[in-house]
Amino acid sequence: MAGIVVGLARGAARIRSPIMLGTRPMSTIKDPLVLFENRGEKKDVGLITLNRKKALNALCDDLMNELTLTIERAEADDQIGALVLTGSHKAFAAGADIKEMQNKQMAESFMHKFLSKWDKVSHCSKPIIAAVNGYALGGGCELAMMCDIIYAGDNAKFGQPEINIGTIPGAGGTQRLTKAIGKSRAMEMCLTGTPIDAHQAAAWGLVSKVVPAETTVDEAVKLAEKISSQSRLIVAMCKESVLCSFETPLTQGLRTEKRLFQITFGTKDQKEGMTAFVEKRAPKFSNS
Ligand code: DAK
Repeated sequence: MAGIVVGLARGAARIRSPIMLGTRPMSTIKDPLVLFENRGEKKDVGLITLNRKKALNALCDDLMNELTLTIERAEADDQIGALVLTGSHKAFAAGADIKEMQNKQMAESFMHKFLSKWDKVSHCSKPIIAAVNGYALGGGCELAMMCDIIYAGDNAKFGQPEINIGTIPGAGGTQRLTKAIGKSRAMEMCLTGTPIDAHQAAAWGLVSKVVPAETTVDEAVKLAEKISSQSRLIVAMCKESVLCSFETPLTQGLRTEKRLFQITFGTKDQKEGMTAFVEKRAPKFSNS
């Protein structure tokens, strides 16, 4: 990909000297899981691309660390007025990394900061547009919903399939999806795990626009440029105000959802569901 590339070296968050984004030559960073480039005529749009194609952008810890740092850096950059978050043609993101979660125990999940880097997107002060092509499943759908606006390519698929692997959504799926599309539709999606396509997502109000998949990023960048040309201060205030109406009753819901998600790691069915996924077979749930 042309343009600036940023990211953390794989595992950097666990080693003693983490690579500091913005304070070291970016060209020295190898194999980043998140790419960043300036886009738009005035280069005032930050395009963030999830770059773990082979695993369909499964959102492992390292990737989420890099994403957090990339957003923090873009927030501090006065040139950038708005951000676009995208993935690959096949997958925006196929969810949190099941292989990392598979053997987690309930106590560990409940007590420690398991998946704690997931809030940054929803707390970013600058507007973020999700440009979604392909799969946006589980945490991938939740990540898109943490953004302020979603544009979908005509190949996009949105879903909360956690029920198929013996757990529930844990990063806003049961809350933001319900607010976006209503209780009955959200229930159906969360309880069956069946995804919806881009046109259904638009009809239900989950996304603002469906465009040909080859143009999703360009369309999102155009929108971001338009937002970026407004007063940055007023944009920030306006975003905060819209979120206020959307989020105030959300806080308790998110807390409850996270606790229930963590508790699923105390069940045999979570172990079976995730193990079955990794072993590429159908799960045999024991209801325990
Ligand atoms: N995790 C790990 N690896 C994944 C993955 C995932 N979510 N999705 C795909 N992959 C890997 C596959 O294992 C495979 O790896 P190799 O076998 O090649 O090593 C590779 O990506 C290609 O995938 P497939 O071979 O499966 O590709 P297909 O085209 O056949 O199928 C698919 C595409 C998207 C339908 C399928 O991969 C799939 O069903 N993926 C899993 C989707 C899913 O169940 N997602 C939900 C995961 S649970 C929280 C924050 C977040 C979360 C929870 C809490 N807190 C803040 C508390 C989120 C939870 C989740 O997202």
